[in-house]
Amino acid sequence: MSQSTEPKLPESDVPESAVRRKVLQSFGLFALAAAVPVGVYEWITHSPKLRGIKKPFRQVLDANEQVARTYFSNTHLVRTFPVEEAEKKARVNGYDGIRTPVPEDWKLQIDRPGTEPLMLTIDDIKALPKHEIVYEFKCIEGWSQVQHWGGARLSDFLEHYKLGSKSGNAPSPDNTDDLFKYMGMETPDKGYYVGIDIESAMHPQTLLAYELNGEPINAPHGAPLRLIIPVKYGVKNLKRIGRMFFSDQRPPDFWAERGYDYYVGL
Ligand SMILES: Nc1nc2c(c(=O)[nH]1)N[C@H]1C(S)=C(S)[C@@H](COP(=O)(O)O)O[C@H]1N2
Ligand SMILES: [Mo]
Repeated sequence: MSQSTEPKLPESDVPESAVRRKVLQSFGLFALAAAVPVGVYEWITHSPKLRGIKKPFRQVLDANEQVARTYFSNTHLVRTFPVEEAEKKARVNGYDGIRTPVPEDWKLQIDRPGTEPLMLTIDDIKALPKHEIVYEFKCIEGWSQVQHWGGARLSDFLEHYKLGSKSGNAPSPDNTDDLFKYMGMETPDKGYYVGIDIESAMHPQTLLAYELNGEPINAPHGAPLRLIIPVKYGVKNLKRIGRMFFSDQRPPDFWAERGYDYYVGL
């Protein structure tokens, strides 16, 4: 099997053993990672592909999907920390879609079925109640940091602007038939994009963040507005949101297209 079918990591040039560990980590199999012999890994990576992902993993991923869809309800909160424990200098990782300067005329575009897109300014987002979270941000590549973010709850935003529902009413977790299954987001230049299950989008700890350590987010961290979704690995935390939309089909996802689990939940 050619190199190009191997999962491509956000940081390349990692040794094979590290790749193996990270591939397994990406499925949450941390403890197993060390125990899986190289031979087994090779058998897995040389197996036929199914929906773009190696076959023996597919069942694991489908199980993961079930877990993601039921587990990330409002009753499961990620652990939070005292603000003093937050890193003063948060690490920067990943520049896809943010290599150009922040557009001066930046607006958040929200596509809505049957009507024209909503165009919002950062002040519109700041007008919603502000929430802060200090939690352990985890990158699938194997690093994590306690970080302090501030912004509007994505659930408050969806409710205020009546988004994510098919009826055009405020979305309600009690009326799941009326909810689109997914939310898609992309950078203004479409260079990076993610798809998120609506349950995780509506999780109370998910933020449209405009502050890091109490300051406006800088360009490398995703100015003026980024997603902070603590129930997911870093890859889903899109920096510099340009457009959002809702769909029952899985929106395109940059790293899922490159071999990662679509859900990458923690
Ligand atoms: N636009 C954009 N958002 C992105 C990425 C990226 O390359 N481009 N990388 C993702 C990954 S892999 C991680 S770990 C986090 C890192 O966020 P940070 O730079 O604020 O640490 O951003 C995520 N969001
Ligand atoms: Mo990452």
